[in-house]
Amino acid sequence: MPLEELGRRPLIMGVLNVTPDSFSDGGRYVEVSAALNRAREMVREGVDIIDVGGESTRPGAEPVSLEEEMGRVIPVIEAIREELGVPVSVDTYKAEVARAALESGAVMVNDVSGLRFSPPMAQVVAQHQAYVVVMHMKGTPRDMQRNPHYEDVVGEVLTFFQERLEFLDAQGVSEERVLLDPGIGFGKRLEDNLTLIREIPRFLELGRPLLLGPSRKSFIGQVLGLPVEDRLEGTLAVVAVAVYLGAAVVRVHDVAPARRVVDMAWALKGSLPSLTPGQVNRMDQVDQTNQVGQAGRI
Ligand code: HH2
Repeated sequence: MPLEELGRRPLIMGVLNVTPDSFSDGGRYVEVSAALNRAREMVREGVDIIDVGGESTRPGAEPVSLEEEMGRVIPVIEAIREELGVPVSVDTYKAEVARAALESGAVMVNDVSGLRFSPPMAQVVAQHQAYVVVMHMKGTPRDMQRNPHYEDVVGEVLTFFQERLEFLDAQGVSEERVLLDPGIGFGKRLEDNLTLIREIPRFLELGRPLLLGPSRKSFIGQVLGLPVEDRLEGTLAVVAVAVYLGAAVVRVHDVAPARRVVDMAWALKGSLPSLTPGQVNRMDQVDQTNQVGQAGRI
């Protein structure tokens, strides 16, 4: 069960948006069968957690109703749990959606509001002893990118995390279950996003695993001058740096390339990933096709 390895090796959270309007994969996985196919593919690609979302949180996105969101995510969570056994996280800030998702087999709530938008959320998480991602966002998805400004972005996010950890403790959520996320792109300017990534080690001082969600986001587009469909390499550069600096989980759309990058960055950091027997076999096959024996591996 990969979640037991949280904090011991970097994990990959694969994004599965069951929405018509998400900024990069909107409309692709609206049907349960298409979502399940993508989940199967992510498992083959080496995903550790699948994050199922039913409402886009891109800047300016329209909120969807409770019923609509539940109708999108619950059948997909059930299908994944029945067939694949991979841990599932639900990307929602609504306590009712989180409750239904946890009852359907999800084990983590990924709340981009940092449990601010729906008062019962902390209770729901505590009752189910679920893992919870506390993300920092300035404002709401509707207004967060209207002139965000910080005197000290790292200090502000750290203060928010500290306050949220105290709040969750008072609500009976075990600190062991909490992950922190600085919220790349959520009410941040380019320089804020870059600073938050560079300063990852400062967040680790709080003693909780850090999750980072840079995948295909516009700060990468701003640096490279590229549209959303051309941001893979930029995403992978951030993934490598984040893992090297100590991020415990990276949330990405492109699981296969991220798996390689995460494992390589982790090896550079001094902790070689242990190969599964399947991976060792594949390496042997590659060596044979290249007519290079064990000793000839480079
Ligand atoms: N980013 C998005 C959504 N959920 N959750 C966490 N914890 N961290 C993030 O950075 C994060 C997140 C936005 O990306 P995406 O799901 O691809 O798009 P959309 O919100 O348009 O569905």
